[in-house]
Amino acid sequence: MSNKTALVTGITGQDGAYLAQLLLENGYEVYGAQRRNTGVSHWRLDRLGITKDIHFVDFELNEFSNIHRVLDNVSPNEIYNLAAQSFVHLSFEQPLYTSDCDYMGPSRILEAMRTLHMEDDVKFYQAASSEMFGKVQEVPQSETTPFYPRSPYGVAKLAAYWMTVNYRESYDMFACNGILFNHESPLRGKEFVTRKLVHNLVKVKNGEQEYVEMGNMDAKRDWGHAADYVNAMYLMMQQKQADDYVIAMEETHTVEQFARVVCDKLGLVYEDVVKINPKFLRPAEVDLLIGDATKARVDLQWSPRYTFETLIEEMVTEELQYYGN
Ligand code: NAP
Ligand code: G4F
Repeated sequence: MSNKTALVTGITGQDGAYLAQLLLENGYEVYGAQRRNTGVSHWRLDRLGITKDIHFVDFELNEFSNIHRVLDNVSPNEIYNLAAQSFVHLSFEQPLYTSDCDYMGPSRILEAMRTLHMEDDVKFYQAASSEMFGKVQEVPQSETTPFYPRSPYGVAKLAAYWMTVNYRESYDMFACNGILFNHESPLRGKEFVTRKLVHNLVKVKNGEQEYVEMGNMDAKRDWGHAADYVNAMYLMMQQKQADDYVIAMEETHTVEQFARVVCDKLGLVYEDVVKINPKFLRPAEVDLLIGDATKARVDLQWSPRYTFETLIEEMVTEELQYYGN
């Protein structure tokens, strides 16, 4: 057991919840950084039964003075920067805001760490993304694959990735990037494709609606479970040397394949319940993602517990269980 303190930004999000749970299990004192908006929701932390165990602090990625004060007051051993405008589709509509949160946000944290002389003894994790590979230059994608982002979100995350590398190399800081491929769970936001499908198809099953409207069903993603992926974040932060790691299941499926498995589990006919609406198409698409996580498997001894099948099974089961609540 540890007596460490961790600051987790994005505590109200999917990964924040699973990571907080893992850190608490490992004896950490967990400070959850949340932004003050109209009605902060702790539904994910409540679902995991850990809300009462977290110290909440008000935190805004876009406000340097606030970040500086929070770091100074909390004085963490480890900082996990999970906060972001994380919805790729929205980033086409809000490119400047997305840049501010997803690029300048982590840059502000790194600069606050430097200002507070935390370079030598505080570790920093940046939530980088497979979206940085975008129009993929290699199949599968690994740590050495050239980047080619295809959305304002991907561009912002790539800039933050390089800023993290730059602080590591310039100031000898422990600053690492987790290049995580898509990861899902029952705690996933309803705007993302997997949970959108599961949530709406359960509604169809229960007679509340006739079908779900979707965008590009041919896009391919390498989907894993968020609980497995936060474990990889934790392992990265326990290393002696900071480094960057791809985290992926090393298999890819189309959105249509995901939808068909959900339909099968619910006894629905795909052709009857999934309709295409062009409003869900994006100005530029990432057609194919499939990761090569050899480095994480070897160096971190990371291995996932879930499969594509058990991920979907859990998502459908919990959606049915919490339906209407
Ligand atoms: P998520 O569920 O969308 O959570 C995002 C979190 O960031 C929320 O807690 C949100 O707070 C917070 N946030 C947004 N803007 C903020 C701001 N201006 N100041 C402070 N907090 C802010 O995302 P996730 O799926 O957990 O992902 C965690 C991180 O990993 C994100 O950085 C994401 O970009 C990255 N990532 C995710 C995946 C994936 O497949 N899930 C893959 C690669 C990388 P509110 O509750 O107030 O909105
Ligand atoms: O679930 P998505 O919105 O995830 P996307 O764009 O891959 O981004 C997620 O993964 C990234 C890692 O690669 C993260 F960095 C990022 O924060 C986020 O968590 O869409 C997946 C695919 C896309 O190709 C999209 O065009 O599904 C396709 N899709 C088809 N119909 C749809 C829909 N996506 C959404 N959200 N809604 C649809 O109706």
